[in-house]
Amino acid sequence: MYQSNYLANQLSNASKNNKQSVFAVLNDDSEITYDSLFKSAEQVAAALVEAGLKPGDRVAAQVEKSITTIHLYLGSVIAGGVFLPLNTDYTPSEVEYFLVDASPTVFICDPSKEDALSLVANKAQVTSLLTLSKDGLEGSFVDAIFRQKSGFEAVPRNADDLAAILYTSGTTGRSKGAMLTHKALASNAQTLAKIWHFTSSDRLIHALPIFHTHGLFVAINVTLSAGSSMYLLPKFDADRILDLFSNATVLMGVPTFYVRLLKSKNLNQDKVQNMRLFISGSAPLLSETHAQWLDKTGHAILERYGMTETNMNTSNPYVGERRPGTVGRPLPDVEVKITHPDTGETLPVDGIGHIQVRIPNVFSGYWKMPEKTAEELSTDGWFLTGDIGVLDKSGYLSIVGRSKDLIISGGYNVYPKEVELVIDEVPNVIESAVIGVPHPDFGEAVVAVVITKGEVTEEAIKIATKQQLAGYKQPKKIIFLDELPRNTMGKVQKIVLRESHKNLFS
Ligand code: MCA
Ligand code: AMP
Repeated sequence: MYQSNYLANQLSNASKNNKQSVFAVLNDDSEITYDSLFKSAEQVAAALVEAGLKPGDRVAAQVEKSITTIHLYLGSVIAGGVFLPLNTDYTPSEVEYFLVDASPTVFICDPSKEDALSLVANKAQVTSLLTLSKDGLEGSFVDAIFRQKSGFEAVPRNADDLAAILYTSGTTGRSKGAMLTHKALASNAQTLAKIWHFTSSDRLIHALPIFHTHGLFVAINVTLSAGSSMYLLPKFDADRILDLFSNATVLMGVPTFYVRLLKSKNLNQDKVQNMRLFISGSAPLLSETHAQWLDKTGHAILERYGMTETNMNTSNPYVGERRPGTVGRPLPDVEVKITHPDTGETLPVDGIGHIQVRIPNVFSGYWKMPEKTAEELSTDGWFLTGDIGVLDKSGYLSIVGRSKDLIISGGYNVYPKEVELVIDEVPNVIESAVIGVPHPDFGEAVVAVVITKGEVTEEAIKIATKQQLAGYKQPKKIIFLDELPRNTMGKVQKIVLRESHKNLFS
């Protein structure tokens, strides 16, 4: 259909002979056909071009989840743009960093944030700032879409051209933009659709946010690649998901989804009779959650492992043993090795070390950060994930830790450094250490340990973090100590802090 545009062509291929089939069922039960999906995406593409977009320009968006946001993603691809989705929870000061760094031509935000964000957009010299309401039905961007005629001719793009930049936080507190090509996105989606046995009969429950790899590329691209359909939920809603089980076939979620669904009295084998697959990723799924789910539903959750930079790397099998506590085997075309942290040598089976992956279509590097790219992506294609793991003799990978100082809370990544920098600016704070501790709902929760030299109230720290950081990064608890534990080299021993506060939420 879109011969000259690599990703648009690949994503529309499965539905090209069946355009009247349903792509999405919305919360009000209205249905969006594939025909209407791509026609709307073409109008969006025309609106983006009208707004000044040229091939290779970035299209940044901080908008809520709606079908219009999916049109925007596909429209950006069709217009030859580079899509840059932003977490809707980011504060204007967080958004400023991304806009200044990526210098998008078009930026689309919620009308309620327009005033605050227009200052930021001006600083970043954005050409067009447009708005899109939460339900995707109003705003200057919708007006622009309505002005367009249908039948936009896709802008030619090759396999190696960029389709998206997704920012991932960095250990220094500075986020890095992972550059993803048309081919990287298409090939991973096709592989996943195949190994997870997606067909046009599948109905996915889509309750994830769509500004990250999981909800955007894994869920949407896999659905498109197989010509399947989805129930598009604005966000996670346990009761709605339980109701949908009788008509849906697949759920993709972070572990918190499963923990929350398990709390429902209505979850049982009858309820999930129609479901064929439950997938979990983005954060470690506790073996205990896996066992409880199996017990209640008769289904073994399929856990997989991925990263923004690499897309998905490994998966437990569709047919065969889904081993709790492991993330399965490498996907076709993916190589995984475990290397010694000091020597870099490849370790034998059962050796614990750095997880490195090699994929033909890994990201093309970090936007404007060649030195960071070189640190993590070797010239022979091996990518240092920052995760610590072990491969067993049957090739199953287990993630046992992280070499990066990272907290994963409800599937969102929080880099402690970023939070520490904000807390350290509060008057009378000498220093802080931000750690992740076990949390029954989010897996890990952000906790700040703070050392002060005079009176500092918890409130003062909360105000500072609230002003500058998205909600999920804000500490769930603040603890004041006289000093931080340090080793003989003077380095803060977070491991000691994590141990002494491990029962904070139990
Ligand atoms: C919301 N809050 C959180 C989180 N989410 N705090 C910590 N961690 C979180 N994940 C805050 C809210 O701001 C609120 O704060 C309070 O917690 C309670 O919110 P609640 O209503 O319970 O949360 P929710 O709206 O129900 O959201 C929870 C959620 C959501 C459904 C688990 O966080 C979510 O959809 N997570 C999925 C993230 C994801 O898609 N990750 C994929 C990244 P207050 O009370 O102060 O207002 S892609 C990736 O990782 C790789 C590539 C991969 O492998 O997939
Ligand atoms: P992101 O930076 O959002 O791309 O997150 C990637 C990180 O999420 C990985 O490096 C892992 O640390 C983590 N991750 C993803 N899937 C899993 C999983 N199934 N189990 C444990 N950690 C995971």
